[in-house]
Amino acid sequence: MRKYSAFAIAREAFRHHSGWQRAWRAPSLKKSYEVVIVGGGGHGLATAYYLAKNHGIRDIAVIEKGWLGGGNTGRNTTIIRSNYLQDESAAIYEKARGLYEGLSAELNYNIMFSPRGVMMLAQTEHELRGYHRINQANAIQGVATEMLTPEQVKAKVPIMEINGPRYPVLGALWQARGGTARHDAVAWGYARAASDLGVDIIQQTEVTGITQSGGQVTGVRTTRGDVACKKLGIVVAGHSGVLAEMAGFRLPIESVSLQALVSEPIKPCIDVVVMANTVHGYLSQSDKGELVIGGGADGYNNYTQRGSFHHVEETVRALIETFPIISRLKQLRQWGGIVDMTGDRSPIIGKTPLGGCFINCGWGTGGFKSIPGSGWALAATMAKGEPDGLAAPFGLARFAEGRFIDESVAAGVAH
Ligand code: FAD
Ligand code: PYC
Repeated sequence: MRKYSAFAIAREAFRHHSGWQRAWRAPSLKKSYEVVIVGGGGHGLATAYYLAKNHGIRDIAVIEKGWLGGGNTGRNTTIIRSNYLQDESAAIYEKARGLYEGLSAELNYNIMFSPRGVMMLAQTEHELRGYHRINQANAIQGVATEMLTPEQVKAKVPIMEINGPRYPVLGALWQARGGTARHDAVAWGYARAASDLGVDIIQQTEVTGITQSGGQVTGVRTTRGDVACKKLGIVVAGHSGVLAEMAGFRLPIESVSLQALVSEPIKPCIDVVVMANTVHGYLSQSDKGELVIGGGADGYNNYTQRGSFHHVEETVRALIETFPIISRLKQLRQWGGIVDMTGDRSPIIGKTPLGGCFINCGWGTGGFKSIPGSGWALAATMAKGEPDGLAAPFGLARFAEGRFIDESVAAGVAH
């Protein structure tokens, strides 16, 4: 793989950009692999990359039914933070956030990580107490967060109305090294680096069945033929239930659409990320100037990847008291992604009832931020065949054992 650098850009400028290579190879699907990963989103690609890089396993195919990042990875609002309540969550989200800090250099691909700060507004006394609790937990976990007063909030976000009649701002939980990254660049960066390590990335190929013998996975059926494998990773977010059914087990997952929208581009007016979870709305400004706005998840199960009028109205109505300027903006576009929700709003990472078959799902409304940590943890689990330290608490068995990792407050938009 040719290194991307200022020198490479200058060199190509002198030869009419004729020397760039494909970002990743376009191989044919082989008849067998040591590892098959289903799902070419951020989590699947990161898993393949860390399997190759950290564990030396390079005979891998990532099979994607559409295009890389075409699922939730390319549809999310890119908020990165690690201010969760439970120790297990803080560990994996902070691992991911830490990896994000150096990811552009590691992958030699600009993922545009922007640690501009994430602010979670407290707009009820109940919420304020909840954030004080998370702030205390974060201090013990080594996650750097602090509480802001309403005046400090206003100083950071002058466009905010903090004295609204229904939901005045009572304070905020602030994570200074939280922020955003360019979503599809994360998928492309991992794809390019994984491909360079020998991973076959196969797009436009759907997995339609999972084959097994004596309780052990033997391969997958795809729209391009059967493929044998020793180990299988299912990393398909909103379609996890569908793939689990192919493998013969059920998951405690519900799939719903989560929607977002962007405004027309405007001049820079907000340089942090703000989440207002009581009213179910959040907002940041993209590099292009659009206000990126999202709300709560749909209240019913569905597999649609579209937006809906009532959601736009609900979300914008929720935010307008705190951000009056948005009343003047035009909407540019809206969309939805199918998120995979567990009852405790925490992910499932680990072994499944089918031998050799591993799963990573249940990130729901919050799995963009965790891509590097989750890929790291699933790769270690698949390489060892046993749950790795970061992944161990998130096994499927916790639902049978009643050992929930409740993140319904810290997940923010999930409920
Ligand atoms: P995906 O990116 O969905 O990838 C799964 C892939 O599997 C897809 O590309 C799909 O085509 C493929 N696939 C499915 N079935 C098959 C099959 N049978 N064969 C082959 N391939 C298959 N998280 C945050 O941390 N911060 C946010 O601000 C945030 N905002 C969000 C806003 C919205 C509107 C949405 C929808 C989500 C948001 N999320 C956010 C959540 C985040 O996007 C997801 O948790 C994360 O992207 C999941 O990544 P993934 O790789 O697991 O899934
Ligand atoms: O998990 O921080 C998050 C988030 C924000 C918007 C959607 N998910």
